[in-house]
Amino acid sequence: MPAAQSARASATKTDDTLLREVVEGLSQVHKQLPSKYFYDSAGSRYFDEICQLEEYYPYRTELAMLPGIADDLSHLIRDQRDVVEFGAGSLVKIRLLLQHLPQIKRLLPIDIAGDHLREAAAELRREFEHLEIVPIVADFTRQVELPDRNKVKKLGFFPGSTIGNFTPLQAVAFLDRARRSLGAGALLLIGVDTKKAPEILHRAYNDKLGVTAKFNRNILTHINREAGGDFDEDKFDHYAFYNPTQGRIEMHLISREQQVVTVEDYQFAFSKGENIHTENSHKYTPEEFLTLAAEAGWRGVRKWLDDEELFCVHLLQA
Ligand code: AVI
Repeated sequence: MPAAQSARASATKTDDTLLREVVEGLSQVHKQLPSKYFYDSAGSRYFDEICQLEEYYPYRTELAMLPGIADDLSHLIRDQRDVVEFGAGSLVKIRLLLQHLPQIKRLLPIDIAGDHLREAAAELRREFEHLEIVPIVADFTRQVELPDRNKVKKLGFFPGSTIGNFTPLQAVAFLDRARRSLGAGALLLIGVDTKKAPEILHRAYNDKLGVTAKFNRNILTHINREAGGDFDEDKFDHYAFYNPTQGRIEMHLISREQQVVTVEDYQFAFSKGENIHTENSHKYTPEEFLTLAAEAGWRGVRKWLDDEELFCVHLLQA
């Protein structure tokens, strides 16, 4: 199974950050966990499986759009010679761009999962012999120093609608940091999931095989391993719904019973039916997204929508 584009905003950290963020999240009146902790190796595999599901339209829709977009891009990009992929993962989607963009001389893929990134880069090198590939192991949600900023113009690439996993405020902050990292004259190609019939969204996050449920529950096992927790996955139900007021899918874990969970020296009491909010996945109309991007100093150059308007890819200019 091809590995999907990674959403490893900031994957496993064995330092105190995970414990601190978990304790902070579970101490809130409305308990929550950062969705970046979905992506340990099991979680990344579940996400790859989700991307192959019939119900999960975002991955396959964007993937099918990319060759045509890349063809258009070859006429739209001017003197950009570097491509920078944020949260590069397995470098599946970037291939489709590179095949149509011979003017690109260097690829700078950014991902926190160093080993995985280096392996994917080595494989890509065999396919694109004339392309320089410089993997950058970093948390792309922070400011990343890129080589030759302002000297070699850059095309940023952020597929998969991972932008939707940020709140709108965080999304503006990310887009602003990305603009500064990419430097003068940059372009950004970004995939954004659109607003659509709630039933389609509901199906995408409540698949029949229950892969999304496993993906959601796995965050607890990840926390057990990394932060000394004793969560029992079987005591939590997956619950995902579209919240039309916020324009987002929300994923939650619902406690099946009254229970107390220990994470290192901390204890957290759950009543039966109490929830942990684990993920938001914001959906934007093309216009809403362009307004958001404008707040971060980007203007829209072109957008591509599939026939059913399930997914939108925007080309932005700094
Ligand atoms: C990575 N991200 C864009 C996915 C999404 O759709 O928000 C993560 C995901 N969550 C449940 N299914 C997929």
